[in-house]
This record gives sequence, C-alpha cells and structure tokens, in this order.
Amino acid sequence: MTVYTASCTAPVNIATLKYWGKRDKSLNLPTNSSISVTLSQKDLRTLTTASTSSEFTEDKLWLNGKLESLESPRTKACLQDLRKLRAQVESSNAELPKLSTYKLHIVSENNFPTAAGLASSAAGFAALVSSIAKLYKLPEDMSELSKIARKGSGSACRSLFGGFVAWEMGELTNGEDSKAVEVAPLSHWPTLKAAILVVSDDKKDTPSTSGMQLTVGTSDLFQHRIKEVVPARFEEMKKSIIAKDFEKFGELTMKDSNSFHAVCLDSYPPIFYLNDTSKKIIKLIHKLNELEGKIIAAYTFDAGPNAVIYYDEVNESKVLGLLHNYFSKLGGWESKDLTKLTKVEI
Ligand code: 2P0
Repeated sequence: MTVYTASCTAPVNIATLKYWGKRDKSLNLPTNSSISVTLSQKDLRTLTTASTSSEFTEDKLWLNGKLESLESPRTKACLQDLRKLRAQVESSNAELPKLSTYKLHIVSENNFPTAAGLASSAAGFAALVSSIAKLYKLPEDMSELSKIARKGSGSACRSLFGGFVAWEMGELTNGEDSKAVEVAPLSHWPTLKAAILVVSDDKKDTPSTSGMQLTVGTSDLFQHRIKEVVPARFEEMKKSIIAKDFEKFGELTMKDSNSFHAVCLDSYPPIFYLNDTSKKIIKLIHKLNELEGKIIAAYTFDAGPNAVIYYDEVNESKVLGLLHNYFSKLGGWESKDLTKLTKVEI
C-alpha cells in the first residue's frame, strides 16, 4: 500500500490589534482587520502530519493522541477547499496520483495546553492546512492558504506567516479578499521580544466564538470600536512596525487590548477574561513605564487572563527582572524568542 505523508509545524500568534466579531459566522469573516506577531515554534507550536492513501476508508483526526470527530463544519470546509485545489493540479497533469479522491489521516500535537487562551486553534488549523497543502504539493501562496485556514479558525490565517502579520478583513461576501498578509518579516525587528505570563491554564470562561457573537449583538461600544477606533489604529500600528517605533507600537498594543476587554465588559451579560492578577500586571507595566518616562514594555491579553508582554531586548533585564520579582511566587512564566514560521521537510 502506498501512503503519501507530509508534516508541518505552525506557531501560535498573539494579536496586538484584536480580532473580535464576525460579519459571517460560517466563513469566519471578521468585523475588523487585525495585526499579530507570530511567536517561535520552539515552544508554542502544533506539529501536524497528514497522510493519504487509496486504501484509507475514512477521514480521521487524532489530536494530542485522541481520536477526534471530523464532523465539525470548520474542519470539513478546510478539507473541501484543499481537495478542490488538489483536483485542479491533478486535472492539469494526468500522471499525478488522484490524492484529492483519497481519505486523509491527520495526526496533530500541541506542545502547550489546549484552549487556555494561548491560541491553540490558530496554530492547529494553520498546521492542518500547511501539512495538507504540502502533501498535495499545492503552490506555496500563504495568503491563498490563509483564506482556507481562516475558515477553520479566524486567527489561524495569521499563523501562516512568521513575523508581523495583518489580517485584512476584506469587503466581499464570499471572503475571497479576507486574508493574511505580511507586514514585515521577523528579521525586520529582531530586538523585539515577548514574554508570556501564564496566570492560569484553566479552560477559558467564554469560548471566543460565542463571546464574539454576544458582543456583536449587544455592545454599543463595539460599533464605535469597529467603525472609528480600529480602522485608524490598523494603519498606525502597521506604520509603527515598519518604523520599529516601540513606544508607538507598545501604546497601540496596550490600548487595543484595553479596548477589546472594554467591549467584552460592555456585552450583555458581560464577559470577563481578565482576573485580579491580570489587572495587577497592567498596573505594574504602567508603573514601570511611568518610572522610565517612556514606554519600554507593553501588555496584551486575549480571551483569557494570561499576559503577553512585548519589550525591546535592550530593556530585557529591567522588564523581566521586575515581572520576575513581582510574580515569582505565581510560577509558570517564561520568556519566548520570536522566530519565523518554518516548515519541516517530509
Ligand atoms: C485575536 N482572539 O485576534 C483575538 C483576540 C481572541 C482575542 O482570535 O471563532 O479562536 O475560531 O474564528 O480565532 C480568538 O478567536 O475564533 C481570537 P474563531 P478564534 O487573536
């Protein structure tokens, strides 16, 4: 029996301009554009191996060693799109094996806790799409593939790129222009570092999808955010990245985290992702910046209480030293280098 196999890793990305809200739930089309920084795959990454054979009788997915259902419409949408692209390749070369008609076996492993506010779905769907694209020998157009990953999980489209990434919301109803693009490669700003403070590794309180729907449906502040605040911030943040202006980048990152948590609080009933420890971290970073007389560290929080702190390498001992002294009793904090997404060979 011939089995065709390919493996890929995809790292976690942390949004500095947050995606929160969908205008189309089944295609994961967002109500605003977003920006993220892709982390190193040394620590936070998903490794996925995709195999296919004419002998396989059904599509199967193992996630962290457990057989999972492949009935989810999101996974089905990704597989359908990838098979369609492969069928196009096959139709132009009759000698290629008809992999698009074979069933798939997918084995996926995270090296970090799933659903703990550490963007596991982003790395998961990015690795799923890249491994099958590699297996099918599809053209390596990451923006094209990002549209498929987006259907799996919105934030996954950004994990197809390393470095600094924008997800352009697009305008079309079919989502063909809602894709990730590179703002700058990691090499552009090698002194930018990130530290993750794991405040809790419990499963998150309100899942992102239902949280977003609640915010879209009930928050008045949300309309101001998507119409006024984010469009201006999107352009400003891209500029600050291109200019490697940490003070501006840090200020916009913190303001956008606060704006996202404000619309969560303005949802009805309210959604709480930050806890008392998260709030202490926010105060501490502002105190540090105040004492320095400029922004040397910036926090951001996703749909959970864990903090990601960005800083420039030159201030590492100051920033991490302070956090370490203050939170050493909590345990579980680590510094992460930022590196580019790279694919492993078959
Ligand atoms: C982000 N988050 O931009 C924002 C910030 C959480 C807070 O993207 O429903 O798991 O799969 O499209 O991508 C989390 O949402 O949601 C998220 P779906 P996803 O990173």
